[in-house]
Amino acid sequence: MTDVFGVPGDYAFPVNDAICADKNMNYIGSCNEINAAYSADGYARIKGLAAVNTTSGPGELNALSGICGAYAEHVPIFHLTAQPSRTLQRDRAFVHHTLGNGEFDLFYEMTAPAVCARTIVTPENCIAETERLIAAALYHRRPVYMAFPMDVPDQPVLGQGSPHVLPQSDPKALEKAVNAIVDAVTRAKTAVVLPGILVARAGLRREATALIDASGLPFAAMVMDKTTLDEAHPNYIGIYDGRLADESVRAFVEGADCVLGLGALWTDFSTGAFTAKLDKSKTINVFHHSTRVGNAYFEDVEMKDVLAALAQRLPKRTDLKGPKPSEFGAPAGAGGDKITAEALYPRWSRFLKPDDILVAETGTSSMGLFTAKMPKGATFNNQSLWGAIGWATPAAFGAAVAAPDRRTVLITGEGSHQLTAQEVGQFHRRGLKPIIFLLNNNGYLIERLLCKNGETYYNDLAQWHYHLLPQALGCDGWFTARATTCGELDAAMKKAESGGVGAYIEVVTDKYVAPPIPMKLHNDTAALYKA
Ligand SMILES: Cc1ncc(C[n+]2csc(CCOP(=O)(O)OP(=O)(O)O)c2C)c(N)n1
Repeated sequence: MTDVFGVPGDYAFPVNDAICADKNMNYIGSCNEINAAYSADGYARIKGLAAVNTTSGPGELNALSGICGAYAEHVPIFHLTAQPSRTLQRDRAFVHHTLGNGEFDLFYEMTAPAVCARTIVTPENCIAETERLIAAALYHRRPVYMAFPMDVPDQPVLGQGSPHVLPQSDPKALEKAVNAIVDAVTRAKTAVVLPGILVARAGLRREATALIDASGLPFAAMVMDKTTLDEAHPNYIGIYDGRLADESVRAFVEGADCVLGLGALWTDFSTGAFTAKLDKSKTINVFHHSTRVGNAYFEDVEMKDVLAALAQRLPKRTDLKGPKPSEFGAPAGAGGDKITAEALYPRWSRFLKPDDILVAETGTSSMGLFTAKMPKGATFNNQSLWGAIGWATPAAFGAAVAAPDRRTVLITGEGSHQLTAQEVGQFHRRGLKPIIFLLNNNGYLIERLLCKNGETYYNDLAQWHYHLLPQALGCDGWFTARATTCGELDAAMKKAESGGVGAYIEVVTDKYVAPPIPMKLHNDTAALYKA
């Protein structure tokens, strides 16, 4: 990790200066702190870790919502913030960026539930606390918070320390857990794997793929876990989203005698609004530091050790053939035809290339893409648990910074884009060339589909000229287009693909053009909300 996203500020100057003075580090300026946190989130999803740097009070609180999202989705981010000097704090001075009540630890307290460890740095605790926080971030795969009073960063560090050794599996517990899994899978007539997001966050994709290769087991993916393992793998059978997605995948997974979860989280959207019906006694789930087999829990077992042991010990199955993952097929529409869902989602699916980083925003567009079969090496990134609209645009920027040699494709609804659109300018500033699709369906469509009356005017938006935004945001030389017909969309996609420049395509559809998953949610909102 060599990049720190942030917005500078006076109390943070010593930290800002230290980052800029280090030849191995890059300070990546963001338009505001929530965008910086989202960019760090997108970066960490690619690189495993990220950092965001804010000033105290208003700066750090702007970032806090983004840090909460990273906590929910197991994305480790170092939040490096500032505080007024220790002298000002001791004097209980009324200074800017405080509530004017002489209290200086309020923001440190507010951040507590959003991080797995936090500290206020002093010269004396600096080394020990830094090591403790690094260990916590790696153990929990969640954000940590470090506040630097303004007088601290320039002081010589006192004391010594050494890196924390991360815990190892208890060999006996590991043996028991692995025996229980091998036994359950071997006894099962049919078995299926659900590789989950915790595998990706722990950097164990290769180890989980080795388990699939060695065991021959078929695997499906739940929504939050999409592309944890490569969808081009021959054992991939498709998306399992309860009754909301492919019926043959649902029948295969729910009919299996053993479902081996590898760090999959059973969230509302991952379970197809709780329509997934998995018998707990037949399911296994391997977490970062524990494993569940049916109703039995095994503590102190590390995911990496469990995966490695299973790759060695699971018998190779050649008898288990799941369904073939479904594909969208040929896109509908041509020429002057309007852009329908049947025209749009297959086109987007075909547009994707091997190794693409797709960042898909909360809303109808990502729901339409859940079931798109991704090319080899391509990853699908979505914030499906925290679900903050506005996340995707800066997250795509962070991902592009993390992997400038890969193609970053951002797909976002226009309502979400309005929260964080200014970050588009940062791509061009850094010479990055994303391909951005902005879905303009004249309002908050997913909300129109989920609320009592879709026409209620809180779902309407100010009408922006979206395709003109890149120019206003300094993206000179980019290809921009506004497509209202299939023919215009085809032409724009062709240009974007071959142009070698950043591209921004506004895709205009009718107000209620939606893919199947949101329509199913619309038809049964009670299942999602249990209300
Ligand atoms: C920060 C935040 N505020 C509000 C919401 C509620 N919300 C969820 S989806 C959505 C609308 C998304 O609209 P748009 O991006 O235009 O996508 P569409 O569904 O129209 O394709 C809203 C307002 C949210 N998820 N996050």
